[in-house]
Amino acid sequence: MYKRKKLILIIFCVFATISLIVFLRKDWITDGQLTEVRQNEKVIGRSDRLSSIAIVVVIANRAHIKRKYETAQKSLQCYCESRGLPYYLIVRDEWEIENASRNTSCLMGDFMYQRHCILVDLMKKSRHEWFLMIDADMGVINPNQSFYNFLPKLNDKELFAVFSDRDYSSEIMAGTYLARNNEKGKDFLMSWARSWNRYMGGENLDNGALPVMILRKYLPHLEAETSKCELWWKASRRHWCRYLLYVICTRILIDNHPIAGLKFLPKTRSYYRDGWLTGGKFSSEDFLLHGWKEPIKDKRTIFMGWMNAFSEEAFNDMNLCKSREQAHQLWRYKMGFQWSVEENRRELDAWIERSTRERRRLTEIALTFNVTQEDGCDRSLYEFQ
Ligand SMILES: *[C@@H]1O[C@H](CO)[C@@H](O)[C@H](O)[C@H]1NC(C)=O
Ligand SMILES: *[C@@H]1O[C@H](CO)[C@@H](O)[C@H](O)[C@H]1NC(C)=O
Ligand SMILES: *[C@@H]1O[C@H](CO)[C@@H](O)[C@H](O)[C@H]1NC(C)=O
Ligand SMILES: CC(=O)N[C@H]1CO[C@H](CO)[C@@H](O)[C@@H]1O
Repeated sequence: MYKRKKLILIIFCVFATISLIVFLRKDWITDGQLTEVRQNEKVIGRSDRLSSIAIVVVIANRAHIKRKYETAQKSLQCYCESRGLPYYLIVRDEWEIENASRNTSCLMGDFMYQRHCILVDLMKKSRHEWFLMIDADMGVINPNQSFYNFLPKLNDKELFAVFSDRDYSSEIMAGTYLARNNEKGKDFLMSWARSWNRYMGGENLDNGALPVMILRKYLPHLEAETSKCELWWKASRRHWCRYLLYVICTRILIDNHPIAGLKFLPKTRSYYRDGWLTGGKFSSEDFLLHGWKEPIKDKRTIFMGWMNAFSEEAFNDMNLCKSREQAHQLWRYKMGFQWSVEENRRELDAWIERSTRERRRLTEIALTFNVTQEDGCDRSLYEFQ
């Protein structure tokens, strides 16, 4: 009798496992993603739930695709197509016209805030569990890499957003993030988009609003400290260094009070990094590079200028994107842009060191809250201002 019970239990377990596998395969992943997942099995791990990620780029108008972001968008589109990753390129102007009669609440007066609301609108009509928002000037430098090698485990039930630390400052990077398509994820994005009402006109748009918005929403007991930090922001119009003091001030609060479900990937170790940190050079570890704006292509003299690693023939036959085996042929590089992982790391570590030193120095100034004193930041780190 006992033996029979045991046997039934075993049969039940086997059946349940098979059902679960069939369910997961059917509902959470497309074939393309399955390949992606298999390739990275060691990273994802067996216990991780297989989740579906969609890539989203929101741009203001269609003319920008070719004029400003052609290379970045071709590389991203081709990468997603070759791996069967869902990729949405939303043109805000067309989205507004086509959807003008619908009741959308995405009427923020600033595109940079509005794009987060547009993403929420997409989320509502979609079954993907995760959305990876990517700035239009980020492109795939290395098609052999994968998002999965950088993202935290997605089976953490609490997780609703993953951001990256900006490489050269203490900012949280607003231009790319992973957000979960659930109530918490959507609520977070809507609060950010709507914070336009309160913070419009502040330095660095939605990126400037991000830390105060996070603090007020998730750490309201720190309101007194948050308001003090905000004094720097209010005094920062055309005064980039004061903005950085505000950033550091808020960053200290956020770092000291971890928020469940909100994660930050460390500088230069995210799925993206600023391309100009290495003058456009890259290694096999890199994946997305930031800053591919066509108007500043190959302009070495401009700070943050984009040194384009691709040769003329790159992405010349987008039909090859259909096949993962053939697609990588479209990533044609000029000589001298690829270097070793070690060389790459050395250069990036030097940036981390500079930025860490600067943060330490500016922390002392930030915490005086004396907005009349000389801010004294190292302008060579932020020459674009
Ligand atoms: C739009 O929807 C919001 C809430 O979702 C509601 O408060 C508002 O009245 C609606 N507006 C119109 C014009 O239907
Ligand atoms: C990517 O992989 C392909 C096929 O193995 C290889 O030919 C190509 O050189 C690789 N590209 C990079 C940037 O490592
Ligand atoms: C603030 O800085 C200014 C200029 O350096 C200085 O004169 C002033 O005494 C400082 N105020 C306080 C309260 O420390
Ligand atoms: C141009 C554009 O993005 N239009 C969208 C308007 O809303 C419908 C329904 O939600 C979407 O399917 C369209 O893509």
